[in-house]
Formats: sequence, structure tokens, C-alpha cells
Amino acid sequence: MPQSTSASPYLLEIAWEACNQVGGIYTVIRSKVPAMMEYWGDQYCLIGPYFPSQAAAEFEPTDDYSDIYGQAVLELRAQGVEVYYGTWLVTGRPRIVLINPYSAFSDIPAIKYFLWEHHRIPTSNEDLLHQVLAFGSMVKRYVSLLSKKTKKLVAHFHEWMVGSCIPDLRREQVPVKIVFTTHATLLGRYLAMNDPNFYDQLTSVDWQQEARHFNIEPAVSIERAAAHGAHVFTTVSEVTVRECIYLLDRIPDTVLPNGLNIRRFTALHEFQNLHLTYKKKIHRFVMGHFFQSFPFNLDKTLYFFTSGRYEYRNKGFDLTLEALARLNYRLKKAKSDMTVVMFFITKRPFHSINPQVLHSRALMEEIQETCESITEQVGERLFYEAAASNEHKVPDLNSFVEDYWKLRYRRTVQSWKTHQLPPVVTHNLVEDQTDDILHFLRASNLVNNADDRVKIVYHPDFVSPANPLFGMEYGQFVRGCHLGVFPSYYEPWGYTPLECVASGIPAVTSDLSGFGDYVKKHVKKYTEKGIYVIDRHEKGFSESAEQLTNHLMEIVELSRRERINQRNKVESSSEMFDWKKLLVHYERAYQLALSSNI
Ligand code: G6P
Ligand code: 1S3
Repeated sequence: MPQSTSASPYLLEIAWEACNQVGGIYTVIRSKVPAMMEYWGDQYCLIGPYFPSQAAAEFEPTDDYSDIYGQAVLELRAQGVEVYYGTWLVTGRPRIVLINPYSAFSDIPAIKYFLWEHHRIPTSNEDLLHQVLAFGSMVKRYVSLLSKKTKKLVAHFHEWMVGSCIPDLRREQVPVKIVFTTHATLLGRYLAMNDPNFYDQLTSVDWQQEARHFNIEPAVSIERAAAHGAHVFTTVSEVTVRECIYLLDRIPDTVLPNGLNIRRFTALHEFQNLHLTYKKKIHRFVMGHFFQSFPFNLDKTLYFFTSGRYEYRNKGFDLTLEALARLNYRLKKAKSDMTVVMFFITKRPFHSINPQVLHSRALMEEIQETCESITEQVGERLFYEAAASNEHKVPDLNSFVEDYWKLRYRRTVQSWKTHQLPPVVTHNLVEDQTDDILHFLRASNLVNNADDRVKIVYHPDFVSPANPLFGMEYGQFVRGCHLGVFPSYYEPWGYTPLECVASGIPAVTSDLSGFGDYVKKHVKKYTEKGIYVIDRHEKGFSESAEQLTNHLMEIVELSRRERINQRNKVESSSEMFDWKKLLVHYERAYQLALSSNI
């Protein structure tokens, strides 16, 4: 651990997603904080963009500007920059500097001119680009001020959005050691989305031509300049190393795998109990959604899910759907009595929740209230009868229920039941006719027919406690399920399967995702531990779909006891993904940077 003396290094971590939740990088930065604080203590500080609504929820300003980070903030503020200093209100409570990108908007013409003049980086007029350029110019000023207060300063930049100042920091020879981490390559993501042979073509891509083709040359140029300007260049997985080599033309110096802040319960059964608690909540949703059309045995029902950004091919939704259709066919053929309910949790534009879905849910709640009233009435009368009567025979309970409640019971149940099929999508989508998931479901007739063994719930919105259909946290939903399915085609790391593992829930990943590749190389007997890695690198779509179908089938065929054992094994393998274990990679990168003479 660095000793807190004037000679110990300071570490500044800069990310567009520090105190600003957009996607996966927020998870990296936030979950890493407790381990970073333990290691670096007061020598550590973050920088992010100031956006009032995010800051109101997650940031607390301080009056104490006595340390070097605070002093540099005061000096930057004296230059007219809107900059804040305080605590990021997340576990670990690190100090953080927030800079309002808009406070340097008047400098944008000059910033653009010098980017081109000094570094041949072209620009455009997009708002996001303006924000990151303005932010970058102020970060550069801040780092320069800070570097005058310490001889040992490491600045760790995450992703191109904060990388625009790296070329100038080097050009002006500011005494700071720079680490740059890319969490994906911009071109890689675009190409993977558009080219079915992306991995075969990777070695021969003309980066500039493709960047122009996708209209992203400014951002790609910043990414390349940041990668080349850093003392130490890193990425999150071996999978992305390949992209960096061919698309950024620099071999990463080291890989920084992503972890989580793993919290294990002292009592082993605790996480198993949580599974049961949240599974019961999912049962409620499933009853409300399906049982008005037809019931099935919840004791023989498994909940599978996938989640993430709506990138149909990149996230492997296409492969998952193909495997589900095959699984449905196999289970029907085998006359299985098991049911699989598959949830697609993603984000798509919608008009509203489907009124039919809401109505069914409301009627089911009413049935439940009626049942509770009846049982209360029966309970009270039975107790009175037991105390007052001399007979030992259980009386006719039916006679205890008032006609009003009997009628209400019949009416609600009757008005609830329908001959319509349960909808496969819970919301009215804006692009209903062109949506890829819906297109597949309709074309393959996987539309929640009564005899289908695989049922589908496509929920195009995040799961949250405020959400009327689930009313639970995403993490609780994960715990209640039996399997997460994430066979991505393009995924630099991929937190979703790791989140499953941390909750003791088995997960499917792929060897084209950074996480899956890491598991293959570092986890022994991973399949036995409930982590299934689909081979997509060497296999074609149909073969991978068959492999996934086989795994899904294996899981359906497990007994309850086997599922419980498997969850125990999954959960116990989660510890190797704790930041406390993985921070060593970051420390290596910082040592490399501090010892760099270039
Ligand atoms: C947990 C609970 C058990 C329960 C089981 C259900 O392990 O501790 O009491 O029987 O979940 O498992 P299943 O895989 O059927 O949801
Ligand atoms: C990226 O976020 P994404 O979902 O756009 O960074 C994440 C954190 O490193 C990573 O898990 C993910 O695969 C990347 O794609």
C-alpha cells in the first residue's frame, strides 16, 4: 500500500462515467472504488463531468480545499471554470472533481483549431463531441496545475471521451504519467454490428476509410491519439487486445480485467434463500401474465433471462432466440412437463405498457385480495366455531363464506380468464413492425401457445422497483432467475454474466466476450461451476446455436437438488472476480507508468 508521504504517488482517475451513469464503465469505476480507497486512500481522486441532475443525487460538495486536489480546484475556478470538489456518494466515498463541460464552450473553435494544427485530429459539430472536447481542455488545465504540486502523479483516463487532452499533455510535456484504457474500440463495435465476418476481416481493416464510412472519424482519431500518447496503454480483455492491435495500431501494454465488489454471505444458505424469495416475486408476474390464458406448474418452471443494450447481433439475442426455438421443439417432442419462461430485458422506445398486460395484472391483484378476505372470514368463523361447538368434526367451510364474497370471487375469476394468447411483449413498441426480436418470434411461431414449453416475455424497459410489472431491483430479479443467457458476438468484457455469478446464478457467455475468454483461460472446470462458454470464435451460427440448445436442455433436465448444488458452486467461484483480487492488474499498470522514461 502506498505510504501517505509527500513522496508517494497521487492517482487521478478520469472517466466520463464517474458520477454519470451511462453504461458499463460506470460499473467498473464505481464498483472498484472501495478497493481503490483501501489501497490509495487520500492519494486517490476521480474526475468526471458535472451534470446537475446526476450530481444532485450522487455528489456532496466540501468546504475543505486543503489537499493538493482541492488547491488545484481553487486555482482552476479562479480561471473562470465551473468546477466542484467533494465526495462521490458511493460505497468507499472517494473524493471527486466535477467539471461542467459547458463552461468552456466558448473555447471550442480554438480547441478544434489546435487539435487539427498540432495533432491532425479532425472534428465535427456534434454536441457530444463538443462536450468531450471542452471537458478535455479543462482536464488538461487541471492536470497541469496538479502536476506542479507533486512530483509523482499518475493520470488514468478511461475511454476516448476523456482522451482528447492526452496529445496536448504530451506535447506540452506536463510531468504526469498517463495510463489510457479503452473499454472497446469504436470501430470494432461499428464493424461487428455491420459485418457478419468481422473477426475474419479484422486484420485487413483500413481504419480511416471505415471511420469515414461510419462518420466517426473525429472520435476514432481521438481514440487512436490517446492510445498512442499514453505512457501505458491498456484494455479490458484479450478479446479487445486483438482489436487494439489492428484498429488502433498499438499493442496494449497490459490487460485490466473487470471485477465486482463481491459481497459473500457468512451463512451459505442466505443467497439460496434470496433466490427463493425473489423467485416467488417473479412467480407473481408470471401468474398475472400467463394464467389468465392457461396455467402451468410453477414448481416445474424455470426462469431464464438475457439483458443489456439492444444490439441484436452483438449481444447474441439472435443466437439465443434460435436456441430457444430449438429447445421448445425438443421439449415438446420429448413431452416434457417442464416450462421455461425466457425474459428479454432491454431498452427500446415504447408508447406505453400494453393495457392488456396491466389489466390482467390488476385483476389478478383483485383476485388475491378477494382470496385474502375469504380466508380471513373463514379463519375467524372457524376459530369461533371451534371454541363454541362441542363437536370435533371440521364444519363445512363453504358455509362460512358470505354470498357477496362468493359472487365477487366468481366474477373476478370469470372476467380475468381469456382465450387470447399471453402477449410476448409487455409494451407497445414504437417500432413494432420492424423489431428484430418480434420478427423472429412471429416468424418461428414462438408466441406463447398453450403447448409451447418455452414461453417468452420481452420487456423493453429496465426492471426497477418503480416498474409496475416487476416492482423489484434488477439485482433481485437476477437472483430470482435460474439462468442468465449472454452468448455475445461482440463484447469487450460483459458484466451481465459476471453479475449472475456474483449472485450464485449460472450463466451462459461466449468465447467472443472478454469475460468468457477470461473464464476459459483462468477458471478450471468452469462448466461444472455453472459457467457455460459458447464457442463462437471457431464455430458458425448454427453450430453455436446447437451447443447453446444442448446446454439449455442440460439445465432443464437438472433436478432441484442438482440446481441447488450448482448454485453453490457458481457462488463460490465468484470470489476470483472480486476487485480485491483483480486490482493487482491496475497496480502493475501504475508501476509501469511510474517507471516509464518515454
Ligand atoms: C433455494 C432454497 C430452497 C428451494 C430452492 C428452489 O435453494 O433455499 O429452499 O427449494 O431454492 O430451487 P429452484 O432451483 O427450484 O428454484
Ligand atoms: C463497455 O461497455 P459496453 O456495454 O458498451 O465497457 C464495459 C466495461 O469495461 C464492458 O463490460 C462492455 O463489454 C463494453 O461494452
